[in-house]
Amino acid sequence: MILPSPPAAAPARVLLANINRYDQPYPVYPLGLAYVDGALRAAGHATWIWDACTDAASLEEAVAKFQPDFIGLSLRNIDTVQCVNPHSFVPELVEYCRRLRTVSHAPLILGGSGFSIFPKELFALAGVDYGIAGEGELPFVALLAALRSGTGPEAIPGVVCRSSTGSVSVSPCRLSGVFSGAPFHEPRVLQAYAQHGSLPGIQTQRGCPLKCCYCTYPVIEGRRSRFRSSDEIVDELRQLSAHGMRYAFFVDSVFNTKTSHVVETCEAIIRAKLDMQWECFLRPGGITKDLLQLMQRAGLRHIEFGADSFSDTALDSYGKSFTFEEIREASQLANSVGVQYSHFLIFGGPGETPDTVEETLARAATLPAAFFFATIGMRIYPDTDLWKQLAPEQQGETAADYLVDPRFYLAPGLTAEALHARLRELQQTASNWIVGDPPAAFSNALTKLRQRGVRGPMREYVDLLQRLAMPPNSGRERRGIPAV
Ligand code: B12
Ligand code: SF4
Repeated sequence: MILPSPPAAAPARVLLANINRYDQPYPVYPLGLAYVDGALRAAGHATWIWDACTDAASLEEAVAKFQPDFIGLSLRNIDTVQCVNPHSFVPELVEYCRRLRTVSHAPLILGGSGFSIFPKELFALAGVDYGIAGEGELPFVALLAALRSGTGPEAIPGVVCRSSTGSVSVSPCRLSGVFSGAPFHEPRVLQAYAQHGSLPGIQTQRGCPLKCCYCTYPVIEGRRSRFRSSDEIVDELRQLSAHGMRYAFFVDSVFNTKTSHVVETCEAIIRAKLDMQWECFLRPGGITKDLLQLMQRAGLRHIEFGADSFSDTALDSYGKSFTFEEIREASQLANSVGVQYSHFLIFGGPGETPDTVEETLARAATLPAAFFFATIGMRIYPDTDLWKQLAPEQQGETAADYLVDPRFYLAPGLTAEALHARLRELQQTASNWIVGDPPAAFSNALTKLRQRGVRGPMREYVDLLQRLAMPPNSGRERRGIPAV
């Protein structure tokens, strides 16, 4: 991506709305909107961010005050991706769009990672004027220029719009060879999220070339990795540090897709002597002690491994590119150098059986000082390998059927209820397991910790919070737990 040049037409006033109010595991800073904001400002437009999580004023009040020519809405989450007690955010989106129509004639432009998974369907449901699927910076600037100069926007890569015949068209995204970006971190928004205990995100690459069967990331960001220069990454970390941030989240789908990128980035961070710690997603393959220690010197404090399963049978049918032996090795290495880590696990995907479930649980118990985040069932998304395997079109279904009512794949012979009962039973005695959304007592204790100014990786408090949330007669050691 290359930064846009100033607009041919006059500058516009663009209200950017982040409608995500979901606060698990914490309210997530709207990084995507910061990138879009940076591109619009670089192109000379005037912007204002309204944030559903942190703004005291209503969206209507923001519209009345800012008087936008265009309104951009960011849809990050479609639903909570919980098979048990799912919650869809689509009705909320539709309601926001309806409310905006009553107070403004400005065209509504919808984007974001959630939107990019179901662009045509969400465009139609929300009744917006335009959508942008995939990355938003260049297409948004190009769309504003096209609308202001009266040229047709249909050919702009990623743009979703209604054609003159009334049909919805999606122009294919064109993801350029490089990833270079300058997000604008609005201090007001950044500080408000920090107050809520949120970790600011930073992105060092886009795209993932791997082929996990359920994964939407290659759909959103492309299949080819595009790496950001270490100078840009260091500059952004320096900016975040100047705003008082001391802990960041590397939001790359996988930080270690290429070892040389990890080495260059970490060496640059070390040279810059930044007082900043961070966590990231890693794949377990190809990790060495030297690499981990380099990352640690650059500020790594916590690793989130996207392991998905500890059974080689399930790993293979999930399309993962590593084995349990690599998971074990990476876990032991992390533990040996003193970096905390957790594993995300998906129970019930293709190839899972009661035996592979038990194999995963037994192997989990062998990993030193690990935390586990378990989900049940595999959310089925269009354009993924799982979708291709299931081919729902052959049963007369469409992508829209999978949008508002979240649908999950569960391997034959398994039920969500049985898996949930088995994992909840484990969670009762093992405080290093979180199954689905955290229990209410956990969330309440977390809120109290945040109110007391606790910052940084909440994973470090998981054990304590879990033990607080356990029933008193669960047999777990409760001594030494401070009152919160
Ligand atoms: C990092 C990450 C996390 C981290 C966030 C850490 C942090 N401190 O930021 C953690 C682990 C906490 C997390 C949690 C969750 N996540 Co998450 N996460 C991601 C991930 C990998 C990257 C997000 C990111 O920051 N990208 C970088 C920014 C720059 O990109 P972007 O937001 O997509 O923005 C670009 C475009 O979308 C577009 N754009 C964005 N806004 C707008 C607005 C307009 C107007 C326009 C035109 C364009 C536009 O332009 C931007 C720049 O190019 C994505 C997957 C992915 N690869 O996208 C999932 C993803 C966003 N998460 C997802 C989900 C579901 C969740 C959870 C609900 C999971 C759960 N059950 O707990 C929670 C919700 C958290 C919350 N409170 O909202 C889904 C959302 C879609 C869906 N399926 O519903 C994704 C897409 C993964 C998936 N399963 O498909 N997540
Ligand atoms: S799950 Fe992770 S490694 Fe697999 S395709 Fe998605 S982003 Fe890539």
